[in-house]
Amino acid sequence: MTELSGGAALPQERRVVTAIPGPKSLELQARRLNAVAGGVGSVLPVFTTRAGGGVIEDVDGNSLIDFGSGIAVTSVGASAEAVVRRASAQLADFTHTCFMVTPYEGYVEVCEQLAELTPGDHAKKSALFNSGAEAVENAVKIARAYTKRQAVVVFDHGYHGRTNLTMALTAKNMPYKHGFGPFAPEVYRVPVAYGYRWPTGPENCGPEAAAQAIDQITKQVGAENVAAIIIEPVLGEGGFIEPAKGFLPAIVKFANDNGIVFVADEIQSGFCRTGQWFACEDEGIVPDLITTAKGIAGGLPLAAVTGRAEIMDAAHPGGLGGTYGGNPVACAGALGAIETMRELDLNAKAKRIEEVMKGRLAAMQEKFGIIGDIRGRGAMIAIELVKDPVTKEPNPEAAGALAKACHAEGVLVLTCGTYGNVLRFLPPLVIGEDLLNEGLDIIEAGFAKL
Ligand code: PLZ
Repeated sequence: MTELSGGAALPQERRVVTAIPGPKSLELQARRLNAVAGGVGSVLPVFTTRAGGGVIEDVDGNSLIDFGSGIAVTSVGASAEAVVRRASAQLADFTHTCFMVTPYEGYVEVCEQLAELTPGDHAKKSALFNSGAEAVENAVKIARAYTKRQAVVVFDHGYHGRTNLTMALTAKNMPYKHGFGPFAPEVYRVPVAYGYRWPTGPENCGPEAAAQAIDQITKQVGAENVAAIIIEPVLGEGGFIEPAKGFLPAIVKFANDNGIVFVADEIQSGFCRTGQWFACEDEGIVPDLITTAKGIAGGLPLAAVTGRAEIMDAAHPGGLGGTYGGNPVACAGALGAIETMRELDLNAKAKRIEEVMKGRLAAMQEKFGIIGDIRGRGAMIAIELVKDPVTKEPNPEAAGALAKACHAEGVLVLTCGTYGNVLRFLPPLVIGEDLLNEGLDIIEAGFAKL
């Protein structure tokens, strides 16, 4: 046994010893405001020294319970033993050659793992990139090369990134798109099955929303012009919206019937986050292409497009790539993260987190009328806050106030949603159950104070 060090040695406890942010964080924040562009924000400017398991330690000696995982990235923890071990060894051997110049085994092994873990038993291939947005862009390039069509269909409340093409694919104007146009052409947005806000109720939502979406595609775009339909099986930034039952299978069938490449963007929902390797498995969906990033590599920057071999091979040699795509250290980290997910059965852990969280949140909903909806799967859980459960008027002020109250008590939570009224919980899957409950206690106390 090697001695634990760094984040792996962190006591798994919440510890608040200064105001949050504390004096040292405030000093660093002043330097940061001087040196870092204003367009790059931070949810909570506490400066991190170490992180691991379910906690983040800051420069002032506070230890925060982590319900964010760096936006669904550190599912195995921020200093998982296998990630640190494999990435460190790779770092010492070589940092980079560029896979497009001289290849290395780690890249190939990650692609083999992706073929094994993603849904479907057809022949699959992958290409590796640095960020989620880059993976989505490449999925579009591949689908266009394969279909020789141009149009791309995306959905209300969808989020796919901040690059030019992915800004066009993303629904929400502020803060992602405002002032940054013009956007890429041939992108079409259609309704999604948002059960909680569907006018005729959640029971009718799946089939009705699918019919509307398909009608718009056929009438406004023409199915024969569509290269790809891209959707997050659980919509992330848009508010942890689980498309109502039946919606995704209907859209997949439409894509299959019309020669359209169906792309599941599992960048936030993938890699055990929802209690499955991939969220689309819950409705038995086999995507043509699947984009992954975030949880794939335990915090190192890596992303992938994986899919049917004949589609993946449609782009000409040299047409896909990038200097750093599939960096060897990031690949080693991914192999360590996947090893950890298998060994600790993190799908089971995610399901247990869902059970604990949904139980506690349901009890809170009975007490606090502003919790309009509780949703999500595994360790991707959210509550939508409203001013009144009947009118369902969004309550972003309450979401902001609650997040602030949690932060002050040393629990890091994030908000999301088109209306900014959703509190989302994305703990590392390795978080201890005591910490999970303590975090929920703080959230409950925050509601009581509101
Ligand atoms: N697709 C489904 O969730 C990233 C971004 C937060 P990158 N989501 C968090 C922010 O404010 O930038 C995301 C996602 C889905 C694509 C992306 C983009 O992944 O690695 O951030 O480029």
